Amino acid sequence: MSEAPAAKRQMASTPDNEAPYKLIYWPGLPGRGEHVRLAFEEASVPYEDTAMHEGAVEKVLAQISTKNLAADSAPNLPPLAPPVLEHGDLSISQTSNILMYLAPRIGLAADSDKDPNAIYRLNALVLTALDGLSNEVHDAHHPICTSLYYEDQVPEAIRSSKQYVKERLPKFFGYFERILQAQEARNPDNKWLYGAQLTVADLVLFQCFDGTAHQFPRAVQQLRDAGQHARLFALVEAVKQRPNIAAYLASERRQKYGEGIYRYYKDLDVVAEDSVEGKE
Ligand SMILES: N[C@@H](CCC(=O)N[C@@H](CS)C(=O)NCC(=O)O)C(=O)O
Repeated sequence: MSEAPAAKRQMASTPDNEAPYKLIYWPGLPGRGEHVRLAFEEASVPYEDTAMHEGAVEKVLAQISTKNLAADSAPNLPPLAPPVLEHGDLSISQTSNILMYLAPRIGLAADSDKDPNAIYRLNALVLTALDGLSNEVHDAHHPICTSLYYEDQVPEAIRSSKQYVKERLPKFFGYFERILQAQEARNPDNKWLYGAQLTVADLVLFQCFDGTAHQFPRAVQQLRDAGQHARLFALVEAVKQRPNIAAYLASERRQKYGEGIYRYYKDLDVVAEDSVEGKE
């Protein structure tokens, strides 16, 4: 197998910053693609969103097809699942990976000259939000297996949701509250998760919160009323009021929740007091 010339390899790993950004994601739901959209929208950076155009499903299927070996775009690798970001010669998957690539390029990471390790701290926050307020929320309605219908796992989903709102939701809200408390103790101007400047981690937390509140409105309202996570609730409102985010949320580009990660089922709209074993 012949080696690509060094200059070409260099080009493939450092795309022209002027190259257009392309997000490849399922149409018809916010999903994990939403984290990438919110970053572009906040930064006012143009991007192509294949979900908005005809043939959107086919574009995703071409990426995840078992026949896709990404032969034309080596050293890129075929993705297992969307979102996928294309930028110049680069094609990458995994939400947090995409965000870590984008954040310093579009002004949503801390100052990397002054704080070269900030990106790893931001990634830890992003991964934590995705673990507890996205993946686990999804698994609450699909506790047996993602490939089964919800209707095939309702009793388990009810049990799983009760457990989630009782133990996991307060734990993750409490964690982000603690991060915000730590920031505030360092400097009262630090109202974001990582200092005084909004970063990609704040946007991810906002979206994770919003989806979780869609799925578990009663449990989230109960936590809001309890007043123990005031900084977290304030951060969510502050993100919502950013001019670019507010305009985006009011636009048709912001899609409705449906049969994606975050789903509203009345049976799963539970609160911490609901007995975990009970059938109410
Ligand atoms: N950890 C991956 C998860 C990707 C993922 O699960 N994507 C969903 C859509 S949001 C999908 O199409 N999954 C198909 C599958 O898991 O089979 C990420 O954060 O990007």
